[in-house]
Amino acid sequence: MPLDLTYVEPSNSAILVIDVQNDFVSGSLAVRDAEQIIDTINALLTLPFALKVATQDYHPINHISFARNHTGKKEFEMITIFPPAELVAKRKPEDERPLEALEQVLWPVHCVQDTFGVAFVDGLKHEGLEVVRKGSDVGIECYSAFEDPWGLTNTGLKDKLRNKEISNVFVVGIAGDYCVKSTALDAKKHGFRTFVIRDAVKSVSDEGTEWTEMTKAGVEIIDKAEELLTSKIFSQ
Ligand code: VGL
Ligand code: ZN
Repeated sequence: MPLDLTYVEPSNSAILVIDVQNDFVSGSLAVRDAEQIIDTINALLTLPFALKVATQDYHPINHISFARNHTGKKEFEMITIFPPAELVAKRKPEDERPLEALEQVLWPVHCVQDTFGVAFVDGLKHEGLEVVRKGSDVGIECYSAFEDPWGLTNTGLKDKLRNKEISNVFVVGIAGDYCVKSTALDAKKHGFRTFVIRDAVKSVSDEGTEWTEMTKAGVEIIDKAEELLTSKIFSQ
């Protein structure tokens, strides 16, 4: 399908660069070929988006998602996690979102605050980007750059987008099947027209089910960054 950019303007568009951090490119949770998307992302960052955000997965060393913090569990095993009681207690009474238990993958230790692994990859042109950090609550996994799966904590990203009167969000980065997908699904849920640029994304798994899942939810997939880089609207 040709790229339809009706109503899209740089002035009402944001780019979200998800987790282009050392651990996801060359470190403890390296995603295969992730270094190949950095030049493409840098090219996209030259476009005149009204808001450019780079996110960081930003965990404390005792984070719930690390296999090492669960006795007898191995990396990539699943556990069941529950919404932390102290955060549930602080919830607004009118918030009726379900608080069901969730299945959680256990990861190698990655993106620990104040380590080399958490830093942006050297080649990423991240100067001047707004930084949004997620996953800093010990007891909560947070793949989405907006909020945790129960909506108990949020990163402030939605307000940042609203304050700049953004209606279109372009998502790129790592990992396509985790943080990119969750962020895109949340962006769509919050009412933004949401695009994911496929050749500026790398996933942990080769299965590719994230693309059908995102498409079903109404997220628009742009196959090649080139389509945007050469579009009249963005390249003028
Ligand atoms: C991510 C696994 C664990 C991601 C974060 O950025 O996609 N994946 N934490
Ligand atoms: Zn993580």
